[in-house]
Amino acid sequence: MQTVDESSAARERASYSSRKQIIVSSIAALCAGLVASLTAVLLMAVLRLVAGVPSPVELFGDRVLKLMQAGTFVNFLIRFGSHAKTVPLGLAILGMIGLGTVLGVLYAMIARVQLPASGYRSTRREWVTAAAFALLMTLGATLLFWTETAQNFFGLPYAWARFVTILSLLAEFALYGVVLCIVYRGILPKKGVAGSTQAAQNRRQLLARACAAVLGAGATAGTAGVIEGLLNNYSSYDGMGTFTANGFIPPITPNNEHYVVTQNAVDPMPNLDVWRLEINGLVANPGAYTFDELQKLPSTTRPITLECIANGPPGHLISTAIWQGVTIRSLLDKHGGALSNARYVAFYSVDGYSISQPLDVVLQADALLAYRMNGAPLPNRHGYPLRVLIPGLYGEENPKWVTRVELTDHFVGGLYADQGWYHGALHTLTRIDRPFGKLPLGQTIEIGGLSFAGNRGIQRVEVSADDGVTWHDATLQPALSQDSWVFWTWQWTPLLPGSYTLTARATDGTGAVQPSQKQGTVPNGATGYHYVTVQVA
Ligand SMILES: Nc1nc2c(c(=O)[nH]1)N[C@H]1C(S)=C(S)[C@@H](COP(=O)(O)O)O[C@H]1N2
Ligand SMILES: [Mo]
Repeated sequence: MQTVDESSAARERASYSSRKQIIVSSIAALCAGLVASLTAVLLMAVLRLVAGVPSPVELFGDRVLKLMQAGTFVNFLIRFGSHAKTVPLGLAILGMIGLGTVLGVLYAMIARVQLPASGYRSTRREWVTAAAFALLMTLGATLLFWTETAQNFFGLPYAWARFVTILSLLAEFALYGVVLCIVYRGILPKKGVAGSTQAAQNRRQLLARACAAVLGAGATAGTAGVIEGLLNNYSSYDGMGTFTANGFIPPITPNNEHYVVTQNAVDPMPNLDVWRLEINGLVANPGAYTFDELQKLPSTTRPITLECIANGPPGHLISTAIWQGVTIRSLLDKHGGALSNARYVAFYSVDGYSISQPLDVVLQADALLAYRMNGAPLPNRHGYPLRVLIPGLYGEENPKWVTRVELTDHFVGGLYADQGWYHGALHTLTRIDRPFGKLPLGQTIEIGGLSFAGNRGIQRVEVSADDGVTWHDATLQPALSQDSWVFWTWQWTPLLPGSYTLTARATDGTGAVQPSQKQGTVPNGATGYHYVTVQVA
């Protein structure tokens, strides 16, 4: 019996030339790598859904976006249009699965299983290789995505978020390693064993391979389901602009008409049980607040206009709301004030978004941590439960879903600062909202619009109906606050038919006249006048 077995084993081995060895184990490795990747991707999707853990794909996206220059970034947004988030993330998932599949071959090279394999049990060498893969992948991802790891879409505080993200990476890559190891071993062709018929052995082998295929297909279907669920909450990049009816807009924008901009494919939904506001760094007494505790602090309420840096003179990425919250100044006072070496305030959000601004800019603007918007709880897409408002700066400097205020002695970057966007005082803007189109001759027509200069306020607006040759003082409506837009009108009676170019310019509270020089939005924010052509007949 023994001799028969040995000679058949020798025959089997002889039938595996080294070339066939390589081909068969590579195919098995690719299959195992694919199934392992699909399984790990399912775990990533599930952790994203049930625990708000950023998936490696999102971490990767965040990392890559920060490496892009503002101009490249905007071209990329234009190229992908309304799919600017889904298509790149989808491609990143496919890329990650591809990488995990190919890594299977590296695993097989290191695991070195002689074909035909003896039995279904992975050897110690295979397990150690798989474990090393999992650890190295976790380490690599942690180092590569370090600054992005401190985010959690359920609102875990900064340090917890980082811990949970790294732990999840370990779980995801460990699952990859385990599945890779078991599936690779399971689907490799096996040596014959004594005491079992060839048919029984073939059945077992077929069953093992079918299990692997079912696992891969099931994981794919599961992932598709989870992603579909996540995309129910898909957040578009540039949301809506404020709405104009006939060139009139309400001075206070209703919450559902306030413009929205978000970096996220799916916005965070912080859970108040875990969410905290931390104040730390170079402050005398660091501390943390639950949402309830925060709401018990003295609060202030004021209208503030927000404008995205991507808004040009004709644009509608500008809105005004009445915000209620706690001022940074009062919060700092409560914590014993800033230490003498504090120069900047950095804000961190649960979606990994961060900015910093000089401490004196933040104090001078009397920046606010707001939790109510127009009398309602802060809507999720505007940063529930808490967002920053620093009047005088473009929208990008107003983090939503904020969780940490840190005083530092150095500038802290973030998505838009890293891309090279301007983060100084916003440029004065004047927009003409009416009239437009064809106008009747011999009647008085109201030219109306708005001007905005951040917290510098507006002291004068001039209108021209002859392309800037002559200027006329417009009538200003009282400002809602120092930090809000100002509406203005000028009564115009055109005396001749023809085409007219209307334009307007504002003088801000410091006496500076809006610059006429035309500059696009990227990367420094737009300057120049808004021109509107009308026909009088
Ligand atoms: N956490 C976080 N804060 C953020 C952003 C973001 O993507 N994540 N986008 C910024 C940008 S670019 C703008 S213009 C404003 C828009 O605020 P809104 O959506 O409430 O109008 O939020 C800013 N704050
Ligand atoms: Mo923005």
